[in-house]
Amino acid sequence: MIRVAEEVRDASAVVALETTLVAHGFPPGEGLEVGRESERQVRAGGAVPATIGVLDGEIVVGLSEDELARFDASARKVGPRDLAAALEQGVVGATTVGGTLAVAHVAGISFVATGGVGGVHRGYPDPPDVSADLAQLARTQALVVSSGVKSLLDVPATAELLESLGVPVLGFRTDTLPLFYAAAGGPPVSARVETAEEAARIARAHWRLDGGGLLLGRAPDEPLDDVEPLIEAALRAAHARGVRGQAVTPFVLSHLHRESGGRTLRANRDLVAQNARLAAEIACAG
Ligand code: PSU
Ligand code: MN
Repeated sequence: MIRVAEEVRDASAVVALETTLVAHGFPPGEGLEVGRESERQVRAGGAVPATIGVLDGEIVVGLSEDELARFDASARKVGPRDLAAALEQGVVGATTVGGTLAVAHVAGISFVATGGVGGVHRGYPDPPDVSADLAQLARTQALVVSSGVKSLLDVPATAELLESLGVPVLGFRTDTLPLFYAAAGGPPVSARVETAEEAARIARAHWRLDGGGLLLGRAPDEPLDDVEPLIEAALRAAHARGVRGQAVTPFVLSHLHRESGGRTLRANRDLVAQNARLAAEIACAG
């Protein structure tokens, strides 16, 4: 049911990477490059990458280069509840952060990197759209390195929910949760950390106390501070076209990439790579 690549099995430091952002987070072809660059960054940070996805009736932990290339826009988006069906139905299943966490746990991997985790969508409770990433994070002993939660969401509400769920929100050299493209203006983190070693020590202590997941926010090196009007326009467009549920995030991201003339695309690509590198450093320290 689960195939773990030999290199991943033998490694002492592993970082799990998701495939939804490869398949649905970028224009055709670009996502694959982002996935490959994330893997290179994990290696540069001293760890072994384990990109996770569902393929040909197996959950694969550590996709090969050729396998990763099959994760295009035709892949099914697979959250935690979708894993079993994707497996049995033999589809190409691109795992979200939540889906990746569920698999990482079974495979014994404690560190995950992504761009931004899902959360409470703006307008809650109409519709009552809350990403399954949050519930899965709350119950999985793993640390997720991200640029916070995607700013197309209601970030303050998401931060409140993370607190209610008992998820520590660590800020890497920041006192506030990064806003994905933007660095400043987010809600406060529950603890600031200065080094990868400190993050690893806190994660280990949290798990000894039987805690679940932790979110670590790292601000992008080159933040974009002027995308909020574009995000609002993208959300209006999604609403006007009746885009709902799982389709909202990919729709909004591609709208932003197009309307910003590629600026959000470059920012998103770079922050994913930076997060992968930091996750590797934490995994090595952990
Ligand atoms: N980070 C990115 N781009 C993405 C995602 C994260 O830079 O596309 C994906 C992740 O897979 C995350 C998902 O789990 O978006 C959240 O989707 P939803 O809001 O439908 O739960
Ligand atoms: Mn959703």
